[in-house]
Amino acid sequence: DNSAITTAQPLDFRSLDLRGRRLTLAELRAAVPRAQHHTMADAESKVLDIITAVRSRGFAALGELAQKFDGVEQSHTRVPAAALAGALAELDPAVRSALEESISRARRFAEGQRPANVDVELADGAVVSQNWIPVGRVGLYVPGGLAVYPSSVIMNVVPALAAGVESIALASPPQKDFGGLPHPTILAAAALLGIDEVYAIGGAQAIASFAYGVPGADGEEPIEPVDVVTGPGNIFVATAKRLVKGVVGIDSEAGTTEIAILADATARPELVAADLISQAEHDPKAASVLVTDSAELADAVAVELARQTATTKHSDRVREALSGPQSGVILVDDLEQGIAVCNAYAAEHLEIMTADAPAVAARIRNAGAIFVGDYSPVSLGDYCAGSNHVLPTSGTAAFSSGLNVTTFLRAVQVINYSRAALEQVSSHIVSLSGAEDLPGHGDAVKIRFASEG
Ligand code: HSO
Ligand code: ZN
Repeated sequence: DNSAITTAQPLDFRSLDLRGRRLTLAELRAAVPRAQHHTMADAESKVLDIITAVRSRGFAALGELAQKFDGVEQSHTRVPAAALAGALAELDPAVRSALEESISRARRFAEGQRPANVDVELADGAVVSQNWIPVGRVGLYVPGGLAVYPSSVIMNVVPALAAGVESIALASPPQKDFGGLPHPTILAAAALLGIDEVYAIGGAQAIASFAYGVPGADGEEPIEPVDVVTGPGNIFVATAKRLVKGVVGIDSEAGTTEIAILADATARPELVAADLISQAEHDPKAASVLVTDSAELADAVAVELARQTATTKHSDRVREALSGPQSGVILVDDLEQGIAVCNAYAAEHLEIMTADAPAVAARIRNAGAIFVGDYSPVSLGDYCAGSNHVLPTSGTAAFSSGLNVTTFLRAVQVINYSRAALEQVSSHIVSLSGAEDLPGHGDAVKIRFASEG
């Protein structure tokens, strides 16, 4: 049935032909489809204004921002305990059992990630250790926007709990349709996880509130500042996190979502198309990129994209995302070049749909998460794989990781030498302190052995 295709706007899934071209890494990075770079700079001045307003005027500013951006008149920012309990009581049983399965898998995987402390005795009485210690307090952000993300509550909270964080606060945008509270499914997910400090604050203002804290004011308890802010969000949230970094720790830059699929002629076009659409559904600015050495597959996927886009629920959003400059198909000579393209692109999500998918996956260096084979779609990872869906976007996967237990831990090294062990290296310390013209360093060691009885 082609009727929907002809009436809808055409789908312009661009094509970039890299066959026969040998490009440097810099050229490859410049060539791959990418959202326009000036977008974050544009957001920056708006976000700075929001951060300044929250810092200087606290809850009064939050109330105004809720009115301006969320269209709600807020009586209070903190979600009452009764609203959390009520949302859980009214949760659809099928959704509850899905959330429980998702939590259970995420928890088992997060607990398995906890890194071991190390103690090494380098000489008699010379012990150095590395201890993983959780941060004291975290602020977790769960986006609202075009969709509701109870799954993101799980992705933020579970690794923080597994890390042993004692104080966890959650923020999500107030919703007009729900009396200015976050969506009830988000509240229910928080309640399921035992989180009781939840705020109806959206976007950059939530990030600012967590980073700097908010002093108490007429009927509002203060929001204490946190040590680490995590969570996905739109360009404003990602920009706000970048701007408060240094005041607090942040997880990766998890902005507008991306999927890349590396596929060869053995891939099934209907699966490739469905997965590209699944992430395009998030946002008109979402990126869906196919990398393939098969022109036949590229053509078949284009046909499937048009067919499936016509009937998918959010077809306007999907069509805009697939037609944008951030999406398209990249034709390569072979999987070798395909792997190089994927590494240069450093996608948030990378699916491998090739003959020997595990072997190809093992050669990927840069990706937020890698999905291997026909039965590991990104949707699985979004909800129920056990892996985390808060992942680095816009190329930052080349140097940062998705949310995991270590996001909430610090590696603290502990030095414990005995008198004899220090004496053994004292002359080396004195020599090096002399070489650096910092004799006070050497003196601090010598004094311990000088006049003692
Ligand atoms: N794919 C999104 C996460 C998500 N999908 C939440 C559905 N719900 C970014 O990784
Ligand atoms: Zn998703």
